[in-house]
Amino acid sequence: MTQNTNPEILVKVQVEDDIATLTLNRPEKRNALSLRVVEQLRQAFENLPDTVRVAILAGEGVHFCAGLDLSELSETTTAEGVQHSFKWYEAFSKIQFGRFPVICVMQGAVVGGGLELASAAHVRVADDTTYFGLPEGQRGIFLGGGGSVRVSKLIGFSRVTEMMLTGHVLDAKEGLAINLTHYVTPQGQAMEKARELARKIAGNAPLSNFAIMNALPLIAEQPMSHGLFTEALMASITQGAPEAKERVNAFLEKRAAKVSLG
Ligand code: 1HE
Repeated sequence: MTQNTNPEILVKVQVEDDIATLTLNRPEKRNALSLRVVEQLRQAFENLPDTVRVAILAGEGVHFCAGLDLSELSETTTAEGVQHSFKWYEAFSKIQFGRFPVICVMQGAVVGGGLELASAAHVRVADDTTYFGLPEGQRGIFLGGGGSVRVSKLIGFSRVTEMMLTGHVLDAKEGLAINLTHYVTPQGQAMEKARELARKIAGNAPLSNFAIMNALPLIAEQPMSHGLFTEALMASITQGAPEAKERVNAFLEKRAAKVSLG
């Protein structure tokens, strides 16, 4: 098992060209999310340079994330518990509604708060060691990192209910079938796949990426008439940008790639 050689650095940040990689760096505790980890995650997303167009979120070691650091729970009062959740919400909102899309690379356990974290990302890539669980029922607690909303939006509240009540753990293929992950790679190849996807996303117009990540979740919550109006506004804002005109002309002049499989 990988050891963290500098226990102060709980989230490693690496920026290469326009792609940032943020890695939970607590493998000896299976990347359990203490408040310090959550705080470092928030700061890391906040402080990435303006040149970043895509981020990859990963976990060091054989598990992506074991969820909430249970050792922090025993001393928590009710009031502190609410603040605790709000700190997670703040950090995870930076991921979902930031300036750039986030791809989550998942291996091994993606459980409890780990699944709540993964569900804040825009694209999820698992490998065939990945499994998903919500053991809150077994631990006598509840979701508290936004999962009631985000995981329920991914797979529906009925499946969340069943996973929490029964402790049902899903493997990577089952996760793929119900939308917990978008891709499953052979073991150890999820990062490579994420980098390939990151390069594609970074090649899009930044304004389109911003609209996709920010407008779609809002439109999904709006009544149809509001959703269509928001969509029309977003469409005209993106279409009006000079970059869109250049990209469309590039296609019409046969300078841009066609849509194809593979
Ligand atoms: C932890 C945690 C943790 C590991 N908090 N310390 N999450 C859970 O209920 C999942 C609990 N964890 C596990 O079921 C297993 O650790 C794993 C399946 C993820 C990995 O198993 P394994 O055999 O590789 O590792 P391990 O030996 O169980 O754990 C290694 C160490 O990490 C060990 O500590 P050590 O001092 O004995 O070395 C574990 O105690 C420690 N560890 N997971 C604290 N989660 C905002 S609300 C969100 C609500 C939730 O997330 S509930 C779900 C909590």
